[in-house]
Amino acid sequence: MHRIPCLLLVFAAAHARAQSASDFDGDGRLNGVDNCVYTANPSQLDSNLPPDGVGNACACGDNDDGGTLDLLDWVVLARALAQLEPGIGDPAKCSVVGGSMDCDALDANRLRAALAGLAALEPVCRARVGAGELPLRMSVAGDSITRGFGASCECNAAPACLLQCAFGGVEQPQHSWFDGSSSNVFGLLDRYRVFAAGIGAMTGAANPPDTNAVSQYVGQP
Ligand SMILES: [Ca+2]
Ligand SMILES: [Ca+2]
Ligand SMILES: [Ca+2]
Ligand SMILES: [Ca+2]
Repeated sequence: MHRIPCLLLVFAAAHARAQSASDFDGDGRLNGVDNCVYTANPSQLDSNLPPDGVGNACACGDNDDGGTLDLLDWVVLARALAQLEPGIGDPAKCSVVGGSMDCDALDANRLRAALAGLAALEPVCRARVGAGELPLRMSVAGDSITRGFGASCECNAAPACLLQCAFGGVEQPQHSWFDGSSSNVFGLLDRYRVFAAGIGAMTGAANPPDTNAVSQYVGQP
């Protein structure tokens, strides 16, 4: 009865290992030991003291390419936005707040606030997360897979769940690929929220009058 979910979990684990063993940016460093997974940096240079584990090549906000954050990074960005020279050395590093990955006033304001100790930078620049925009919110219309139906090989511990499992399994949203809360799950939503914690999400079943048809908001709507 649970053979297919078990195979899916094995496949997911194998897929995760394959991702770690890949070299997305082709710089000779496998993803698992590359301090900039999406930007080629064979030297792995990390100028922070002590090193913060993030290579200079993908340090969001380091607009002067000096390897560390300081006021000059804000000056470079502010001047670039005013179309003054010198321009930003690597525009792929300027985004420090969710939303657009282009260099804009929001990034300048966040950088200035961070330098004053009033806010934190978000690691959302293209050099850090790869090409593409981060979403403001995500939603999914759930079916059995999204609701984690029968996902756990051990079934749920509660007696009622065990009884239901005997007749084919129960929904286990804690194991959902999208927003599962189980410690065994690193769902899609959590993967995105590594880069932008404020991403909103909505889940719900596809077919009313299913009891799960009412959408559920997770975090910000
Ligand atoms: Ca690499
Ligand atoms: Ca790299
Ligand atoms: Ca660093
Ligand atoms: Ca800098």
